[in-house]
Amino acid sequence: MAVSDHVNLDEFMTGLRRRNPGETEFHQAVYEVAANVFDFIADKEIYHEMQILRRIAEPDRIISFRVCWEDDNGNIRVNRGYRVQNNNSIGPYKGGLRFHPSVNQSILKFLAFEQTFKNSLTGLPMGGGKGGSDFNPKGKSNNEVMRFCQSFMTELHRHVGEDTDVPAGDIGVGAREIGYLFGQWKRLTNKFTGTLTGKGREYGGSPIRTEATGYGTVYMLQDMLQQAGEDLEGKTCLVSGSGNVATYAIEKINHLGGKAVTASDSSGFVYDAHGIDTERLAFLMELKNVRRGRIEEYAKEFGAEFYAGERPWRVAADVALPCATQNEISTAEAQTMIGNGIKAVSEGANMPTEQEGIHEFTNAKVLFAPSKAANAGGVAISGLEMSQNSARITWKEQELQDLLRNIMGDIHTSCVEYGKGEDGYIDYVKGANIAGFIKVADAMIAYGVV
Ligand code: NDP
Ligand code: 2IT
Repeated sequence: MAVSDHVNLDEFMTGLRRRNPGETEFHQAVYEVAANVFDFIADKEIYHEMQILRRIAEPDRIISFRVCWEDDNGNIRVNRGYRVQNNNSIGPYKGGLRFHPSVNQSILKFLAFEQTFKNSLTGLPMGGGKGGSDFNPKGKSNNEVMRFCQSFMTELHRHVGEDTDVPAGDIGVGAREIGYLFGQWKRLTNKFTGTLTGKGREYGGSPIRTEATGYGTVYMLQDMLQQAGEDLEGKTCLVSGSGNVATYAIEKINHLGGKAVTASDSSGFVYDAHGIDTERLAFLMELKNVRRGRIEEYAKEFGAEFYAGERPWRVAADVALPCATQNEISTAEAQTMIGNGIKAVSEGANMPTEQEGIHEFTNAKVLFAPSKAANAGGVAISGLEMSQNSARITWKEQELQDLLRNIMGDIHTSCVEYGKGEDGYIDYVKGANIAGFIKVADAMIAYGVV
């Protein structure tokens, strides 16, 4: 066999940047994985010979399409839709859809790349994909959202299916949007299968899919603390975001005796020294998920503090759960958090910490669970929604609660296996990257050059 050229990390990244100009989020996500994987495969010739990392960082395909729809005033509107199918070596492409004005190809490529490793970590047979649109659901009527979703699915349906690619929710795509998308998929194909997950319980949705990402992120935090001989009881927690992931993370923090003191949206953050307890959380969920209002209203309702245009990270606390969006913890904010004595960070959002910020946390020996491990609970329950749909059965809620807890525990164990250093500090970033990589890489080797 020919001995391949061994490019080093710098050469690999130079090539990646050249082939994907301007896609900074994608570069960032690949670098984070490549930095660990290059070390791991240094003495493993087969991964070099088969160009595994080079191939995982080149999506299998990217579908991009025009989405035309009519607003309530009869104007024709045009958005761009995408599906990035990154890798299906270990199962059908799987990953969410994001509707947000910031969506572009770089963001969806980073998310699809991350999803490939995350899905591998769950232990379930799912490949990695992601999609979405620059459509902004804010301020749109239900009918406008419905017409957009129908138009979006009219193209997307050619590319997805229960054994091909199974989308779900992400930012801006929740129960309402999944309902409209699945309704149109069913109408176009005349089939009823598990082609989308996160569906309503009445039509094939799984128990606890809604809660799973937030709960799982807190389970990862709990396991990291336990490994270090601590627990969540009495700990103050910084949470960002106030959507699906953030609100169910707060619910689980409350179950486990912690105290969430912040939440945020794109307008700013609230600091509530009393803690976002059950009653206040119910208000927050109704405000953000039902009325789709702004978070300042929470501060007014409960006499909490509101900081317009700011993020929660300068508030002193024991642990932090970033649950809004990418790059929402800057390097400077990471330094502030370390200075304030933060003990652990569990990433509910995808890639919420800047590259250098992650190094700050790990150099300071803060317990740091990266998103591909910490927020994998959502897609794990999506995987089990697919299983239930294939078997045409719905499992009991308690079974799924137990499965989620076990899957998060197994992910923690995998991170410890590959991330434990000689001094006993667990580098969860390294652990997650290597554990996620191996399974996909070995499957790709089995297939030969395809
Ligand atoms: P939602 O749409 O339910 O909520 C998003 C929240 O983040 C809102 O509070 C929103 O504020 C805020 N937000 C979004 N974009 C920005 C921004 N650019 N700046 C500041 N705040 C912002 O989304 P989810 O809770 O589902 O997703 C949150 C994160 O979790 C994302 O990174 C997503 O990829 C990740 N994730 C989600 C999973 C899921 O199952 N839903 C699974 C795994 C990861 P506003 O209301 O003002 O827009
Ligand atoms: O980032 C993610 O893991 C998600 N948005 C959930 C994906 C899914 O298929 O449930």
